[in-house]
Amino acid sequence: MMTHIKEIDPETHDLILQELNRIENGVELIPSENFVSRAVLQAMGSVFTNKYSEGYPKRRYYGGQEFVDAIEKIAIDRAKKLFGAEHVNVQPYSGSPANQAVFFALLNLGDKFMGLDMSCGGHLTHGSPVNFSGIQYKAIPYAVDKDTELIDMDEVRKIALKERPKMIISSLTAYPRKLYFEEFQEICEEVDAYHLSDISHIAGLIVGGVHDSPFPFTDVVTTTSHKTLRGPRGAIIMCKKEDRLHDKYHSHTDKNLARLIDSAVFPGLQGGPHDHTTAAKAVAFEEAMKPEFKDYANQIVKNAKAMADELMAQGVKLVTDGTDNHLMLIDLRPKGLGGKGKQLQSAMDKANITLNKNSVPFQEASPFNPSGLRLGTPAVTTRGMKEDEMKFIAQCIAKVIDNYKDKAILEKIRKEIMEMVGAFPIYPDFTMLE
Ligand code: DSN
Repeated sequence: MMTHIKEIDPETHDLILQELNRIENGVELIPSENFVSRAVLQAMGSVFTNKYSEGYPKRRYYGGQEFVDAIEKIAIDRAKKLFGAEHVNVQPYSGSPANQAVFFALLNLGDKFMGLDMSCGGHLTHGSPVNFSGIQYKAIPYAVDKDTELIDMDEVRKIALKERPKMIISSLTAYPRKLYFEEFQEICEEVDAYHLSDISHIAGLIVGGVHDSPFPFTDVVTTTSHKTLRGPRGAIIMCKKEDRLHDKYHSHTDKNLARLIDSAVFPGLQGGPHDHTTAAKAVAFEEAMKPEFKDYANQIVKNAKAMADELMAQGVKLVTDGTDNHLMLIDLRPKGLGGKGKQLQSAMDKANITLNKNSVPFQEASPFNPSGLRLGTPAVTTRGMKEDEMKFIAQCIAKVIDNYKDKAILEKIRKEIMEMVGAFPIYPDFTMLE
């Protein structure tokens, strides 16, 4: 396949090879990233990219839908089985549009909702003042506890009782501990709020049985398909069939939550679904149903624990002093490096360690140059690395933190990293990239 790109567009061909070279020669620790299988890549590059198919299976606007209908149905059925969901929509283009569709379906402009504050590990679409969620709706943030750095469910309940939001989001993007979906649901029921769980980061852990599931509690669940779930760039929305709050919040006669969500996605927000991505989602869900995926999810968590333990042994402070999931958040302040996240991220890049600068709870520094680093183990676990490699990577990270201005040391670490990763090729027989 790549021979065609090489012939037509050598510049793009060269950049793809350079990106392949970058990922093969470094350690990818951004916790929202992963490496998909060649089967998923091939589905993404398939002829389904050519098709338009506005609508849903058997209810489309254009002709020629026989195979698109079949692939969308397969993706839906597999997702239902994987997560135990009553209804699934596989059309959302990505996580933010998926969340937007849920807001569009359930809330009116200006309605109140609660989400985890971004500085405490929440996502942009959970109420940030610069995002549609914070601009068009009234966001009431909940924070983590100042001492424990954990989500305090009593505090969430207190805010919910005072504010009476129409929706509460249980979710994380930079929170290294478990989410308690059942407790969130109890609060939602107490205050008559919809419960949206955005499980984008932990979907693979849930499927693998190493994190509690939001089912059967939550009303609506969104997830991207490309993080721990290891599928293509995209998202899905899952929900209950019935709208338990219909009589309180809606005047129309339809009590069907599934239909409300579907019509928010199309025709409410999106046009034609990306059928090549739907095909790749189907492939990824098939992979996630295999017993090996459970081993994978289990190893992600074991690797994160091993890396966290070694980082702390090397004197690196972690938010909440550890992790329960796939990610860790380094607090640079105890090292006197508060507000130096950007410099540290760039020093890690020089050592072929890819992670991202991130805010830590209650930092004074700006989010553009924050006081933390976020890292996780989904991608390195996909490569087959285990606890010993995590220990080695943690030691390298600690060395970079303590020597971030020393070019010679960064270069030495880069060489050591390259040598270590050589034993864990990502795409070993990737002949299509020749
Ligand atoms: N950008 C994703 C992350 O890194 O967590 C969330 O959308």
